[in-house]
Amino acid sequence: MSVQPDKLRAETALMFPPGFVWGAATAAFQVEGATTADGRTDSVWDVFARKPGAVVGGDTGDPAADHYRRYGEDVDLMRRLGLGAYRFSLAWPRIRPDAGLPNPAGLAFYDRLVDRLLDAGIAPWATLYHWDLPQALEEKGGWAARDTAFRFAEYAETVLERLGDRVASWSTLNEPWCAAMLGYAGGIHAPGRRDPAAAVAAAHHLLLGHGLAMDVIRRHAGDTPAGITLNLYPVAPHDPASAADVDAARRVDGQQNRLFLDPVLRGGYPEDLVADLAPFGLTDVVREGDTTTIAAPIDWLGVNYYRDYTVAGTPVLGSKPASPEWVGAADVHFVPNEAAPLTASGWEVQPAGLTASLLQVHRDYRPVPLYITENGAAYPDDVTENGDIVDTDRIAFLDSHLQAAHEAIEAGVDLRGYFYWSLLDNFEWAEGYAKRFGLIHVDYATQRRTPKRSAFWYSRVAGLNGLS
Ligand code: IFM
Repeated sequence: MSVQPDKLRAETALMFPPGFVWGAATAAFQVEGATTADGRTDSVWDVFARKPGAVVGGDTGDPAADHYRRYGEDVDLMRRLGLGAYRFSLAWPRIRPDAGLPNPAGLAFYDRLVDRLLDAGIAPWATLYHWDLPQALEEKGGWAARDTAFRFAEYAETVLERLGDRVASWSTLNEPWCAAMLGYAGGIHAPGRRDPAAAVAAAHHLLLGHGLAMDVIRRHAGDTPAGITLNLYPVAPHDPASAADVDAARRVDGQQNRLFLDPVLRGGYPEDLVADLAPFGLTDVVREGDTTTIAAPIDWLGVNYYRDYTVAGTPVLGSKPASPEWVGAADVHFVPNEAAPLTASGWEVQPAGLTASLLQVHRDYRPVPLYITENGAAYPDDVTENGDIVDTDRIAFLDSHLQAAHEAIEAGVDLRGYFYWSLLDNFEWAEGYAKRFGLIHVDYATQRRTPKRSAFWYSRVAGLNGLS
């Protein structure tokens, strides 16, 4: 009896559960460009990027990948690669410029994008906020001001009224840790503030905005699945026998992971973190009813995973002291793992940390379906003479992380999908256009798109629903 090659391939592959979602992600400010088109006004990132030295090479949000005009071509590429879902974010300053009245031209862009995706058989996964706060709101205090959470709910209402009938899955926020801590304490993301108390207030108000937006989603989009996306990092003490290292790990895990996981999934901030952050005003900004609002039931949790952390309570060989985004933790030291390969961002490649992050949520919190809403790597991506981009390093990264995701599933994690970051090369925040994360190469001078070898590799994985 002869065995069909395809059947044999499927039988020897590492298969993912039926219905597993294979997608890719982007964010409005990183790909859209067209920052002054059709009534859009400044976001905090437009203003921040104009500050000398804020972004490598003086890069700004234009032209990015000109996705605002070329979205049709991009949807077509996704269709040809066989992606089942596209995770994108909506630009608040396009939809409510200056946080004012709704802008029909801005909304119309997302109408076109969503319809085009649906026509192509690709599920639209929309994120309401991926860091592009209208500058007009920053001038009234930004996320450090409580009112911003209510303005966010107002913007969500505008979006949901228009798109609530067609989006496949909603996310309220992307990585509130970055928006709050890098933006308000670290000063390396917009709006570029270095005020730890403002960062702590921003974290709470972002979470409050999440809870308020969940209510808006439920009212307009009924049973459409909805959740929030957090960037999680497993944190380990350098020396598990050292009380100082164990405490450093507790504090970093607290600020990075539990500050967001606990209020969303457990209904309140963890006690140890409340104590750590009391000097920075956490308890002062939490008002009655907030924790209930924030704990609104979600249908899924998005995990963005890039690397893990090893930390020490005192300097050790090669370690670096925590930078200002770690509130009240200047004594903590981050310890490199010299054995781990690095991406072009200088991040250690640590696939086992993905399994660990998924397990942390699965074991320490109530059961909730999980999606890997971002995972990916920047590499130099040299274009060969014949125009081919042979990104074997990215393929190896993907392969190892998908194996790690599969391991989590085998351990019982209810993981339902994976979104590669990113569909396209794009504006990598303070790193500008120098870091390329895309499955698809973008020539910023011509806006020509070229799928990299990794795109074809990922397309085969999605088609097989497994790793062969
Ligand atoms: O580009 C970012 C994205 O906007 C949020 N998550 C991490 C990515 C890579 O740094």
